[in-house]
Amino acid sequence: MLTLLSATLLCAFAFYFTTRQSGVKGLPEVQGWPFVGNLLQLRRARSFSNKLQSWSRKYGPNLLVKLGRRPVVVCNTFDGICDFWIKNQTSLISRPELHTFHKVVCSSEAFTIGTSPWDQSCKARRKAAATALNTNAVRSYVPAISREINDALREILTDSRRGVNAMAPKMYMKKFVLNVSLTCSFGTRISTVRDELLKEIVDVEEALTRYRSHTNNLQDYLPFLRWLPSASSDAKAYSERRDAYMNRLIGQIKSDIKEGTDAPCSVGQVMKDPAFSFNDVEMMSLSITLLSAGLDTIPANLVQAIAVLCSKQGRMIQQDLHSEIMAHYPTLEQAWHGVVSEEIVPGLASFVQEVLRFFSVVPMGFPRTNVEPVQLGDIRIPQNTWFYMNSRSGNFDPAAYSQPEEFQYRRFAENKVPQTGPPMRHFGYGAGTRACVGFHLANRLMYGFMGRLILGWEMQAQSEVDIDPETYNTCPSSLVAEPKDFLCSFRLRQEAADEVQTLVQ
Ligand code: HEM
Ligand SMILES: *[C@@H]1O[C@H](CO)[C@@H](O)[C@H](O)[C@H]1NC(C)=O
Ligand SMILES: CC(=O)N[C@H]1CO[C@H](CO)[C@@H](O)[C@@H]1O
Repeated sequence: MLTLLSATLLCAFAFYFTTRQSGVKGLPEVQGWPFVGNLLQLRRARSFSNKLQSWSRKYGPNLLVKLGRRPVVVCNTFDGICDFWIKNQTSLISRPELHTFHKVVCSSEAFTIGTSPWDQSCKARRKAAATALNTNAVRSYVPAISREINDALREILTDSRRGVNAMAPKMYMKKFVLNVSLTCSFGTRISTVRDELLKEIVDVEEALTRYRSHTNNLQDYLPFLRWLPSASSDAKAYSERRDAYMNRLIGQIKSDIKEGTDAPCSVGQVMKDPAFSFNDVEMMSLSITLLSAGLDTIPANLVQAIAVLCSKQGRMIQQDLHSEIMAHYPTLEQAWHGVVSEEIVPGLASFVQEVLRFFSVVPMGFPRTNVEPVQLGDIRIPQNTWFYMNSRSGNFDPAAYSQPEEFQYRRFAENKVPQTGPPMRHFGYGAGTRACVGFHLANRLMYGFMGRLILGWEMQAQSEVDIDPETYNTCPSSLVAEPKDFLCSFRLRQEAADEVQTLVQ
């Protein structure tokens, strides 16, 4: 009798918890379980993005799923994403607060811009970041970018003993991006303290991004788990370590500006701009954002770009791109500088965008919420609903891209891409009012790095490379893809060997 009673009670309880009214009308809903909704189905699948894509084939392009009690709208096609993220961009302008990330990790309330709900402060910080990362600003970072690319290439040259030894590119890409992010956000003076900082930053930033997973942090969706202390104390410790080195970096750039010894850099530009007046918490948010936003996204793309060049079709791509770059410049030296100071070689620019599309290293975007109700035909979504962009699925939509599952490095140069949508014509940088503000810088870094690599080296894999978009990512549950490492031999191009060794100095 008692068991029956408690079972009934439990069911009622479960029912109450799972039938939270989403208020969403007109979207197919995927059948889930009491308490957890679709969370376990999604966590059990190899990848969140794949599972949602396969549901969308069955139920329709836009879905309603439940993560715990939380209803989430998921868009899986090119047009579906455009309808919400672009046509309704004024509605979808905010971001949800995640328990783990906002209440625990960012105890100092210094959210990054990419995780801040929309308000006056977020608006001002976003504008400041966008200004410090626009095309003019990127131009002023070119000397620093050029030096960092050369540093990285020189390190590869030395460590591979001029191409004799094969090496694993991943660690070099991570170090390069950290180096260049430090320089572009805080300026050159940092180099005096930077070597000791590097390892600390890598450790902390890697740990902290894990707390931003869509599915790893169950306590984000299942509130009762928050009573267990476990993960929280770890997260707090990392967050304090981050505050420590960020304060040090901010202090350094402040004194550089005072002494007039600062180099062009994004945090410095924001500090010096009279149009902005930020308090310490906002300055911390900006600094964390500008330093960390590219740390996992850019290396993932660079590693996969090299993997493609090492693949079976890659030999031909290396040859083609090399000839195309050289056709734009009279000498190797001019090409060497040109690929960092401008982006005028269509094939190389297209190659970079195809890497972004094909590997979709942020497969599920960053979550959004709408600040006002969205009405789209029969679909009605109340305000403060969560939205996930299945950007990987949108980037492979056959209605938008012909043969989407083929890597066609000239796809963007030949304009075989949709004529609508986000500026770069794929969802690698998101879309709409909260799309990536760092894309000019990211494009330039990847274009410049790959350009110089192609000019000076011939790359060949010494172990298997995985360029299958379904399997290259070893950690599909994290926010940003983690590619496999592989062995690659970087051999100097015979005809250019001497000159390249001078140019990287
Ligand atoms: C290849 C490299 C990069 C990729 C793939 C990437 C991707 C993304 C994506 C998918 C979003 C979410 C967009 C949305 O919600 O629609 C985003 C937001 C953002 N990105 Fe990037 N990003 C990259 C590099 C950078 C860099 C280098 C910076 C700055 C230094 C940066 C700064 C930002 C900021 C500030 C946001 C938040 C914008 C907002 O919430 O208003 N990103 N990025
Ligand atoms: C990173 O910067 C350090 C100097 O602080 C330099 O010695 C190193 O070669 C750079 N590494 C890469 C891969 O860019
Ligand atoms: C609030 C808002 O912008 N709603 C728009 C969303 O997109 C549809 C389709 O373009 C429009 O009809 C709505 O007005």
